[in-house]
Amino acid sequence: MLNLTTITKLGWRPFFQQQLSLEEWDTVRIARVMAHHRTGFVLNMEPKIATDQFSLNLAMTALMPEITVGDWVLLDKQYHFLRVLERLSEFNRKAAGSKIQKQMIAANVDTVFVVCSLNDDFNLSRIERYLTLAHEAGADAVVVLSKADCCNSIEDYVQRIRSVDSMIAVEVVNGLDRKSVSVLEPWCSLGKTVAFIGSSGVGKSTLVNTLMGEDTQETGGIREDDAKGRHTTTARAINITPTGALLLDTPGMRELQLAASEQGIAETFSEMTLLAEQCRFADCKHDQEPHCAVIKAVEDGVIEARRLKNYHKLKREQEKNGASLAEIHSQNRNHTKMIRVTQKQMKAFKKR
Ligand SMILES: Nc1nc2c(ncn2[C@@H]2O[C@H](COP(=O)(O)OP(=O)(O)O)[C@@H](O)[C@H]2O)c(=O)[nH]1
Ligand SMILES: [Mg+2]
Ligand SMILES: [Zn+2]
Repeated sequence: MLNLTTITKLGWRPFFQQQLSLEEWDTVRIARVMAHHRTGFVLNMEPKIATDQFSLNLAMTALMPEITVGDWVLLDKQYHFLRVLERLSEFNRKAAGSKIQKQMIAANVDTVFVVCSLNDDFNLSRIERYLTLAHEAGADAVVVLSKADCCNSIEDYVQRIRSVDSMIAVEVVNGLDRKSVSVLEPWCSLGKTVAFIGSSGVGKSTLVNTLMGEDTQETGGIREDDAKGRHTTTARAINITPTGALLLDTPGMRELQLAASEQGIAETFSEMTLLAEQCRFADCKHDQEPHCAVIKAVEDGVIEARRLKNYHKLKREQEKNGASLAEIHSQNRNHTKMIRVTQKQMKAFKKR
């Protein structure tokens, strides 16, 4: 029998358990992908004898399906790879370069910290881009504004975010100060997987180090992608904090292009999704069409012109990159959750 306590600590859920037959439950070994290296993966699994969790290296072979950090895999008794379990959430971007191909960033993430620094780098359109990625993955999103110690108009920035999405969770931190970072602890409890996304240099690795209570990540905004967006030195890895959260620091991605993300856009721009019902044309693009409720909302000052412009930009990108990928991806999405969140956001919007 498996030791449930240990795998629960690694983020195990009923959703994964349901994918195992009774026989498998008694015989297989369940492991979580903790790191992805050039040649393979580091897995953590439930202990069979010792009380300590134990790690194992799994070499990548051509026969394996695509596996990413955060995945759950089944192994036989000899630790041979059997299969990868269906994902609760899946993070993708369009692979860098001209080829239309998705690249998996992480799987089974509960919460995404969209990190943005409180300085000249602050950019609402970029935040919307990252939020789209988080929503598309089916994860909860929190906007984390870093470098609070370098800013004396924090409230203005928070207000700007709230003005585009009144429901979004926003936290302000000085990543170098442990006490300040403790506002993130509600999302970092035992067995919760948290991914950090955001531009290079905003302080993601610094936050991971502070939450870990030790320096596990290199900081200083070092470039982890080469010019073609390939990962060079740093492998992607999960770090377990003293409170038992599983933190995933994504390497600075110079080019974050959206892959399929229709649902992510609909959710990030939920007020437009709602208003679209009042547009004259059911397939209104909110561009040149007459009687467009979204364009009217921009004219009335209810929606920022910048936001509509960014919506169009992300839509175009999604249509270009997403179409060929959409089918595969839709099978992995957690639709129920998306609908629940969107309804919540819409209710809040109606109240405004
Ligand atoms: N003053 C200040 N500096 C920070 C803060 N967070 C990160 N930094 C600095 O910003 C630089 C980039 O941080 P890093 O964590 O490497 O960013 P990453 O590329 O997002 O991982 C480093 O020199 C950090 O020391 C913060 O909250 N306040
Ligand atoms: Mg970093
Ligand atoms: Zn319209």
